[in-house]
Amino acid sequence: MSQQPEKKRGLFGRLFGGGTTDDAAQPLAAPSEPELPLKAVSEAAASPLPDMPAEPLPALETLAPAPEAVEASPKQGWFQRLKTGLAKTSAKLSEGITSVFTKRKLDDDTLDELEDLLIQSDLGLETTERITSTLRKTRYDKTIAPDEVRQVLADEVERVLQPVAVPLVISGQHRPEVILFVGVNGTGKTTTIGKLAARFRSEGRSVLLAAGDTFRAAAIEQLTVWGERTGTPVISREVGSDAAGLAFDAMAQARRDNVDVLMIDTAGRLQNKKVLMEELEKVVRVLKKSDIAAPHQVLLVLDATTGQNALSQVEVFQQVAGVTGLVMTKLDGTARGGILVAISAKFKLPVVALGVGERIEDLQPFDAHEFARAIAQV
Ligand SMILES: Nc1nc2c(ncn2[C@@H]2O[C@H](COP(=O)(O)OP(=O)(O)OP(=O)(O)O)[C@@H](O)[C@H]2O)c(=O)[nH]1
Ligand SMILES: [Mg+2]
Repeated sequence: MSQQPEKKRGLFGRLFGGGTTDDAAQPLAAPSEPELPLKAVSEAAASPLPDMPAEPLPALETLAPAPEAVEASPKQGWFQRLKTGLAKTSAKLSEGITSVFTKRKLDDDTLDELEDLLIQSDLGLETTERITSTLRKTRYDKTIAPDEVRQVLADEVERVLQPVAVPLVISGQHRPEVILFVGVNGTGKTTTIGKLAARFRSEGRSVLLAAGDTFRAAAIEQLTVWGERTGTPVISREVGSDAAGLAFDAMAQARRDNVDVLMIDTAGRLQNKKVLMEELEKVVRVLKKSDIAAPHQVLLVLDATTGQNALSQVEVFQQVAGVTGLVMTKLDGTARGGILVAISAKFKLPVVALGVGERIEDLQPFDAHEFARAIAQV
């Protein structure tokens, strides 16, 4: 296996990171059942699959770049990008800790100041209280170095995040495993589907994508492009078609073609738009007509640059669509990662993956330890 010694390969990379991993350095395996009678529904995706089995898929990195990401910046490791992305949250927090605790005792005043800092960083009341009460119990009336405070912060954040760091698993119990993607506008649903299609294909699974965002021609086109890039068929209907009807047809098609994973895209919708949320409810209801257990996974995609509103997104989408897991994207930008801690403490939903860029390989499993370290800057 080829190693790339100049790049640090963390756990993320080893699990399913992009081109810096051993796995990804291998050509992607052809589908495990080459003779699967998969038929591409969209014209654009019609060619790749039937011809593909003879040739292994190219390695992820040699697939065409995302149209939006052609001018990608020089490659940084995912953890570096995560750290850079979280810098807005963590630098303010870290500097705040330094200024509060330099040459001062840990007392009621300094604890109050710390509490304010933690709340402002979106960490949420519960975790904030955990951190301050741990410090109060162990270090009250003593001087404490800022680094020690940061370490307590990292440990407590990790404690909250550890139980929700659950990787995305295709159990094989359902065929197809139906994964529905939901979320507000522009959070990264379609991009995440594309990245996951690449991952599943690299694992030798057959995949069908359903262009359930039937509102916009560009949305159908965007998923079709991801289908082409990953050698995955896409089922679509004309703009304005009923999304639930398409989901039903996709299910039938996936069954007929004996597909392992069916990923259904949906239009972005604000959680307070009643009609749109009802439409989503209908998609779920219709899928259940085909298979009472479907959708087997409902992934809510959250944009890490959003603050407190993300809490209400989780609450409403969970009620309407039965969210089973979260994906947080754009952690490479100017993210507000603290909100993921508040969400995890409150909802305890699995965080199945993180988006750290626009490229095909920029999806990472969620590592509680690394994330906590990035937040606390330790
Ligand atoms: N920097 C960065 N950009 C991302 C990430 N994920 C998605 N994007 C970008 O965010 C924009 C929106 O992504 P989409 O995948 O179209 O989002 P969506 O949720 O499908 O959007 P709607 O269908 O309009 O609701 C695109 O420009 C993506 O390239 C990420 O992890 N990091
Ligand atoms: Mg979309």
